[in-house]
Amino acid sequence: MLKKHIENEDIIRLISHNDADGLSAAGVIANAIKEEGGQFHITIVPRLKPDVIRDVSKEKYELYVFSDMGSACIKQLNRLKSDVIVADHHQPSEHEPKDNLIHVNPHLFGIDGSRHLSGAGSSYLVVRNMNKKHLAYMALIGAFGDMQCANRFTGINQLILKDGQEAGNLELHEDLKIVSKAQEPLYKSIAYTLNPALPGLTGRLDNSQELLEKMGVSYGISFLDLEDEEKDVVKDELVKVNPQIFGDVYSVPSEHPVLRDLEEYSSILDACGKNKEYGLALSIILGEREKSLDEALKLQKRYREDLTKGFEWISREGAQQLGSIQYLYSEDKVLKSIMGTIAGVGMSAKILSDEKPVIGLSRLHNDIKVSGRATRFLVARGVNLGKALADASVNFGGQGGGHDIAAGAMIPYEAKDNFLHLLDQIVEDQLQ
Ligand SMILES: [Mn+2]
Repeated sequence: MLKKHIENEDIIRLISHNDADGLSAAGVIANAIKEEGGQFHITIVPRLKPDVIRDVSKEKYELYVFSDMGSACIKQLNRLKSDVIVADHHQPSEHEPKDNLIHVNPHLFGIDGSRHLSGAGSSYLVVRNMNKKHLAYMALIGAFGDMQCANRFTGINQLILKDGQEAGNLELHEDLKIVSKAQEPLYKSIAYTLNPALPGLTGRLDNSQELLEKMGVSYGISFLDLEDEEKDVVKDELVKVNPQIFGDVYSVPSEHPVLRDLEEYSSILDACGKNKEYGLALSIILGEREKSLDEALKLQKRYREDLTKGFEWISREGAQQLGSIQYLYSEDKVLKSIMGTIAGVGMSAKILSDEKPVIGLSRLHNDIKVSGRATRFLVARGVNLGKALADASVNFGGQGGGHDIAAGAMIPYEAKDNFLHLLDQIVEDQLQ
């Protein structure tokens, strides 16, 4: 269907999600169209709300592509008279698509889209047969964005990895998994590494510098500039802190040095998305470097500095303890956008206890934005934060939901204490 419209010289309308996965998804489709000599028009949105569908339905395009979103809205999208492709991996609605709508979603084949295929992956499946295996790596950038790589890729992601290796531009090798090995001084590379977290070092520039000094390694130059023996010393020492710090690294050697590592590419897109700089993210993924990339790296730097401040804050203050949950509360403007990451990494970096879910609360005028994070261990014991936050917030006129391990909600400010006590009760019941 996509090919037909490119041949007809139609301008193709893309609508995608605003996170790293959604931006990569738009990138996969847009690059494929561009390579075939076609044209497109992209809009990036935080959510596919009814008014977004209403607005685009007034436009006169022959083909609409919704990526990393749309599966929950098949009923509304069926009303579009033009051709439609939905390439998503979220839970689909029950509605059958009409003849002019192609619906690509792993759940339709009994495959768990939260773990084995991303929105960028579904989008890749749309273009794969147009001889586009060299775009497989972009699908995996999206999978990294949605945290689908716990040690290794599984399911369809694994097949996409094979495609990329076959195409010859994607390589897999074992290496140290610290961030920005080429452009940041080593002590920052270590302190900025979130996945896997390095307890005692993640978020702690001071500790990281101290450890390197003790080892007699120059902390002020980048990892890649170290002597080989120094690299080995650093590796051995970090493996003692967390063995997972040495493992599979996915890279595109022909890429610009700062985009070579797929996980890092994904974190740069994420930084653009969080700052609503969608145009910047798209120009990078469409191949523009130099200025756009400099801008994006600045955003990433600022984001990492904010996170470091957040980690300092929780190291200093700790979390407030209730029976079955612990919580963080802040009225700081910077912290509100990073609360979920601080809560999650706070546990994995052992800055906070990982025995109870962490609930981050940020005040926004008369409301409170809630971000909850649990661990795989807590989920295995029965915790479902998506359900707990949905049930607790609705009691106070708020709303919430998400995954079992990570979820969010919005509640009125005055309900704060009662909400926390109810949530504590719900989580206690889940753990029974
Ligand atoms: Mn996604």
